Formats: sequence, C-alpha cells, structure tokens
Amino acid sequence: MIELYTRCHLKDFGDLNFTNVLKDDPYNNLVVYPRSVGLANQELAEVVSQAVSGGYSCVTMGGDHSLAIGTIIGHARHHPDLCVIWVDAHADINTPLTTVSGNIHGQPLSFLVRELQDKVPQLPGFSWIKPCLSSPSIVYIGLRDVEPPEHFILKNYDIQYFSMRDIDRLGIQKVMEQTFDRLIGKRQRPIHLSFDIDAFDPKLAPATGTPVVGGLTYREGVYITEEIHNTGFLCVALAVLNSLCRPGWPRTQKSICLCLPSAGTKGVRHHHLAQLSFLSGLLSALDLVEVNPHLATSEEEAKATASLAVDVIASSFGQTRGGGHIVYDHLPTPS
Ligand code: 4U7
Ligand code: MN
Ligand code: MN
Ligand code: MN
Repeated sequence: MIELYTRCHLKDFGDLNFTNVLKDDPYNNLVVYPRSVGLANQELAEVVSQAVSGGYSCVTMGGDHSLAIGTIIGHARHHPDLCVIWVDAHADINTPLTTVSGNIHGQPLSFLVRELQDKVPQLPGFSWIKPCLSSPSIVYIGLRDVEPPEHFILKNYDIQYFSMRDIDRLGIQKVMEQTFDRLIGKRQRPIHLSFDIDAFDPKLAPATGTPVVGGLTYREGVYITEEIHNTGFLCVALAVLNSLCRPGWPRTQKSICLCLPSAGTKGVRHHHLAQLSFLSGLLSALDLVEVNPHLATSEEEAKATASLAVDVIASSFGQTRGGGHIVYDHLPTPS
C-alpha cells in the first residue's frame, strides 16, 4: 500500500525480539523495568543507525514511546544535527525523579536532552545512553496533558510547544510554519518525527494506552505529515531550480513555492514535479507509537486506529489528499 501510494522503495528490517531482563527491580521502588527497557533500546539504536546509514528513512512501529530513546540515539549517530517533531497529547519529558506513574514511556525525552542531564539520574541498564539533543531542537505538537514538572522543563529549557489550545488559536497551518521556522529556518536538517497516535482525538484513535479528550482531527494530523513531506519537496525543488536557474532567481523557501510553476516549459515542469514527488528529503526517521489493538473494545476500534496509523506513515512519505502522488501523464484516447 504505502509503496504504491508513495513510490518509495521499502526494505523491511524485520521484527526485533527483545529479551526481558529477569531480575528487573524498579528504580527507587517506582520506575518500572529499567533494565529491560534500557537493553531493548540499546539493540534498537543499533538497527536504526544501520538503516539510516544505509540511506533509508527509518520507520519504527511500536510499541510504547520509550522506544524513541533508541530510535533517536540511533538516528543521531549518523545525523548528529537532527531535529525532533514530537506529536503527542503528552510531553514525555518526566525525569525518573519527577514521574508519578513510574512508566518510562512518560520519560524518554529526559534521557536525550543534553541541558537536562544534571537532573537525570542514571537508571540501571541506561549506562550506554548518550544524550544527543539540544532543547531548542525539539518542537511538540498536540499537547493537552502536561504535568507540572514537565511544564517547568518546557518553560525553563527553551522547548517550543504547540498545545491543542495553540492549534485552536493559530490553526494548524501557522503551527507548521512556526515549527519549520524554528527547526529548519536557518539551516536544513534531518527531521525525526516521533508520532504518538494518542495525539489524535480518542474518537479516531481509541486503541491506545493513555487517551486524552480534545485531540487532533484527522485533517490536522494528516496536514502535519503532509507538510513534513513537503519540506523534502521544497529542498529538492531548490536543487532543481538552482540547476534550471536564471541569475537573480529568488531562492528563499517561500518564494520557491511561487516561482516553481514557471520553471521551464510545461512538459519539463511536469516531469520534474513527478520525479520530485516521490523523494522525501528532510524526513529521516519516523516513530509511530502507542497503537495497541489489545486495548480496543471492538474490532472496529482496532482497525480504525491501525488504519489511521497507516495514513500517518503514508502521508509522511508523499501520499497526498490532492492527488498527484502517482505518475499519470496521459489520458486514454477513445479508439
Ligand atoms: B505516552 C504520564 F502520568 N505523563 O508520565 C506519565 F500522565 O508515550 C503519561 O505519551 C505518559 O503515551 C504518556 O506516565 C506516555 C501520565
Ligand atoms: Mn505509552
Ligand atoms: Mn508519547
Ligand atoms: Mn501520548
């Protein structure tokens, strides 16, 4: 499906089977399964870094959001300048000392942000972890359940976020513009998209562990991923324009949208657009997490949640609502 609608070449790296560490007592009598989660992420980081160094954009389907520890560290081994777009109802940045639930899926970012490390104790099983993100390289979208210590971190460590309230206020288009201004406005960088299905409204994505009312609509969610795909398009468009270029051609990202339609003859333009539409430029890794069919109360709920996840992945790689993602360059003529 995804191959068909996006024209991407897919390589399946297979399922990873993790071993649960047998005696895995909670840290501080609270944080559960630290050794098992640490070891699983260590293995995951290895595979993700292999995939990314092989030139692939790496899609990881989970599983819970603690897997982002491994995917982001693995990704950063090859692309240390990456930035993160974290789409979620939750901020997932509790430290092992602020968590109330003790669940590591509510803490992954705390282990990754360099500026936070003097507040983060080392968990058993986590000694291999090297924080690889700086706080201004993260943007959240969709937040609506942020705990007080997490809010303190977002405010005091210069982390940009767009809560559901901000989406109500600005609209999703402005949110995406400001996201890209922040992350790739000054320089192009690889994007790591970490997409928690619970960012969507629970009516759309019921089969998930920590649903929160008042989430993204289908259209807002897919707009986010379409825009992330388009960053790649604009990048490659820039390269094409530079090669077709006339002196003095405006080269900022915004003007490219405007001037692309007049680049070359109609035929050339169509050809280039068709070629371009299946390249995905800046999106370099994608996590799709927290889909849990076991938590569905009916088969329909499980299917709806899974098919939403498929649309998120496909639209991240070029499936568009406007059509045009498959090359179709002549109409049949009646004989
Ligand atoms: B998910 C929570 F307490 N903040 O820390 C916590 F509200 O990956 C929820 O975003 C974490 O689904 C949710 O456990 C983790 C809670
Ligand atoms: Mn979870
Ligand atoms: Mn999450
Ligand atoms: Mn969440």
